[in-house]
Amino acid sequence: MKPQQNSAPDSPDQLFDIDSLLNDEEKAVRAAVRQLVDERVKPYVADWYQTGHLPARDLAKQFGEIGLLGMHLEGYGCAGMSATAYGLACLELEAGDSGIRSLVSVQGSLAMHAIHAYGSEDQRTEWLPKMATGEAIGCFGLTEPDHGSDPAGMRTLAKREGDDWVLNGTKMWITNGSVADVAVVWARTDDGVRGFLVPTSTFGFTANEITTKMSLRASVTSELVLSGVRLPESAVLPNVRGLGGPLSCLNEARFGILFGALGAARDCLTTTIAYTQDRRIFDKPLAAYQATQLKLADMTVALGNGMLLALHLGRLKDAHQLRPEQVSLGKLNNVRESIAIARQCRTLLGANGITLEYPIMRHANNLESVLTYEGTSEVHQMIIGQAVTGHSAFRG
Ligand code: TGC
Ligand code: FAD
Repeated sequence: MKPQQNSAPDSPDQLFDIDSLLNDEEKAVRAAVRQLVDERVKPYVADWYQTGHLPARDLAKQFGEIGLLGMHLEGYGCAGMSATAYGLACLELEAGDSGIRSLVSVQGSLAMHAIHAYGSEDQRTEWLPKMATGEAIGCFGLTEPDHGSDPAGMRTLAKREGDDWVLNGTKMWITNGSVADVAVVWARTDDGVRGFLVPTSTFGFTANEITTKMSLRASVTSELVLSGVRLPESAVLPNVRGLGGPLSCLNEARFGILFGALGAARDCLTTTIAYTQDRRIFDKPLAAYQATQLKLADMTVALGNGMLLALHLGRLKDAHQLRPEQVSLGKLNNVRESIAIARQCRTLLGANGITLEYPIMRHANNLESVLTYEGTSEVHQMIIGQAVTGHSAFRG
């Protein structure tokens, strides 16, 4: 008897029948973003990665044209779509490159969200419409050189001088920093942490691009230096005080990442499945060896489980029931599984796996940043640990 052969192998998504869990609008968003990424990102991204140069302004305008920037926000030129649709868009963007998803996450979930949630009406009408079209780019400055996981220790100081505020300090690792028109900067004041909208043309503001990265090379990452930056009262975000302000913005971006990382993993896995079909080793395709199939099966299960978790959390968010510690569950699991998938796929491509001819090493390297930013995996483990024990393990 001949061994049974499938004529049309299932993709990981088909095997989990993910489409049956999506509505027509979600499928349409997914298809539109996938097409944009296939046409405008995938053919060029290896070159952007190699040169460490991203045409961020052009891309932001292209993304703005199809309504991707701040797509889950209501009004002010934003598309007002569901959280789940936004998550699926992040997944498709990150199938192109994590740096591309970062550009969109930081613009929509961090900078625009902060202005939308905590800004004055004047601030919203000034910035949000042009950020939605990509005409203006935003960044979000929370991390400092000596305070990443522990932003409570931030040293950037905003002091009152007459009716003005004067800001001094340094922010580090800031995505979109050198291309931004407006920086949302979080600073310590006599009244706790406050958020400031800093037009990047303000005297005393400098952004220095970090060019030595081995990860997220198709992304602009910068140091922001604020040296006597003088701002009027109208630059303060009036509707938030305390560290809870910036931390609540992180929930939004972490939500996009818990979908997004799976896009990088999917791209690795589908590339690898195709590669193993074509690559003949000894006397048959690499895909036909049991050792290969064990790896592919485990990765398919991990990717599908991550997708089910993301969709569940998306539904909770759309019902306004998603809690921050549940976002941590998703970010921790899906980024950790995605980087494991990328590394495992790399083994199956052998030497080809280390080149930019294939997307795998690029995704794997990018996911190192994704594992660290928006809360390291250890920070999310401790958030979950606190949720299940009631004890905070952050401080000594
Ligand atoms: P803690 O005392 O726990 O909290 C201070 C206040 O904040 C509230 N809070 C939150 N509110 C909303 N959402 C959350 N996720 C919140 N987490 C805490 C909390 O209730 C409290 O409020 P109140 O009213 O009682 O004052 O703060 P802590 O100093 O002990 O720190 C807790 C910890 C470690 C979890 C937090 O600091 C943390 O999440 N650290 C990680 C920092 C981080 O993720 N940074 C990301 C920077 S942005 C970025 O990386 C962009 S990457 C580019 C991209 O996204 O693509
Ligand atoms: P640290 O906080 O120094 O952590 C070092 C190690 O210590 C980690 O393993 C961590 O898990 C561990 N650790 C921390 N606390 C504890 C504890 N209590 N117990 C045990 N171990 C602990 N930030 C922004 O504000 N805006 C941005 O746009 C932005 N973009 C970024 C883009 C890139 C490419 C990167 C890499 C980072 C970006 N960041 C941004 C910064 C990012 O959020 C921080 O890197 C991250 O929060 C971790 O901070 P850290 O790098 O200072 O590491």
